[in-house]
Amino acid sequence: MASEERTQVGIVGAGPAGLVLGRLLELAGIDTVILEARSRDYVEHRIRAGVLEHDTAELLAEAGVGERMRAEGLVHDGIELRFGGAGHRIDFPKLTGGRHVVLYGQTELVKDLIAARLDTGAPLRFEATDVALHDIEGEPWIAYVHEGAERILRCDAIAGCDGFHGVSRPAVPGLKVWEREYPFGWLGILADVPPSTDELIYAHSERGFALHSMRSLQLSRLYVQCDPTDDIANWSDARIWEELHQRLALDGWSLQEGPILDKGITPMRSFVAEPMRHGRLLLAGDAAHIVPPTGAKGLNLAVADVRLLAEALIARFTGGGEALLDAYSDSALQRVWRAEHFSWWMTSMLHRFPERDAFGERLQLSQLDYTCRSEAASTSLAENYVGLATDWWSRA
Ligand code: RFL
Ligand code: PHB
Repeated sequence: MASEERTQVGIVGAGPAGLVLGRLLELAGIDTVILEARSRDYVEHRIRAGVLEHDTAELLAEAGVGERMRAEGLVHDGIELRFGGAGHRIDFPKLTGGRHVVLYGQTELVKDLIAARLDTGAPLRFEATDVALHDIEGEPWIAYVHEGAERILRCDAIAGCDGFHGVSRPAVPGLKVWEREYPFGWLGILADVPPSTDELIYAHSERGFALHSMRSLQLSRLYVQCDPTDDIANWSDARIWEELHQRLALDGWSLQEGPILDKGITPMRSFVAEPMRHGRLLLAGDAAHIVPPTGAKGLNLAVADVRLLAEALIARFTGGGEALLDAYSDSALQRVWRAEHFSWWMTSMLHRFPERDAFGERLQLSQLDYTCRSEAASTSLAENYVGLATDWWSRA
């Protein structure tokens, strides 16, 4: 017989979406159990995002998990777009009424959230396998295996925060899905060398896109556009640095090399599944949508979803009724589609398409030039990059 347990919200997945949701609900006194397929070590060392929007950083601080982010995160007031032999700065505070982004690795954020949860003793089960969702339109329950034993978790609601390859989205019948794959991927490296720049550089070049980002004042994170089906074994450290030098080249500027600590290739896709609610199952984060990383939006969307979801669940459990839960999918999708457009637009403007198209390349250069020289166009990039303010969404 499987052992049974009951909670208010069963959360599947301990990525940023599941962990932030768990934190927000815990602060409101709502019981949750988080089930995570992987080990703690794996989840804490999976290198991914690095850019926190202004409001993402504020929310984490308000939720009491921002102390290390405030101390170690790097506040960035702009990015550089580099193309045609010149660099052009987009000044965020000037164009957005004082907003900025914070560079803080997703690995660090996840570590902070896990530490905060383990500290309070709220349940977080790593290596929970064979997770299966049942009766999501009625009285939901989750079957899983943990420490060799079959278990059942009965809940009032399930939050599907288990990422793009999880079990939650496939549990929903009749979802409407939009998808676009790009004919390129990103080869990302983490290098043990101080960044060669104070701010991120997004470079459009004849040889393809490159990005210079960072994790700290000692650690650089860099990417080059590559074939998404390429084997990482084809990329020696010397070849990666050579491509970075060529794509980021600018007179009077040089790129410092250092030991490569990690490297991997990620394909790029845009994906949205609607609606984000089915009965008592609510999808959030990458479980419901994916963006290509060029706009730095994925992690921020995951946090924005669970902010809305937490408000809706708190209302539901404190006598506020179901109205916010009913509105959850539509409200979240409004922001999702804005981020989908921005990420697609940045990706299309900055990458080199393998089917060379001289007309398309002229359009890209014209759009880059306009984006940098028109205040209206720079403002559009800046306000989307730092994230449109909460009150902008509520005005809709
Ligand atoms: P996650 O992080 O994938 O977490 C889902 C969790 O669910 C677990 N899981 C299961 N648990 C239980 N049972 C199952 N059956 C399960 N199946 C899966 C997984 O093990 C995992 O722990 O999704 P979440 O929480 O929605 O968070 C989304 C973000 O991680 C993602 O959008 C970002 O990393 C995307 N992204 C970026 N986003 C940004 O906002 N800014 C960036 O700068 C940025 N850069 C990036 C990125 C993603 C990248 N990759 C590798 C995809 C750069 C890269 C290279
Ligand atoms: C990163 O630092 O990993 C990063 C930064 C900006 C992006 C994507 C990834 O657009």
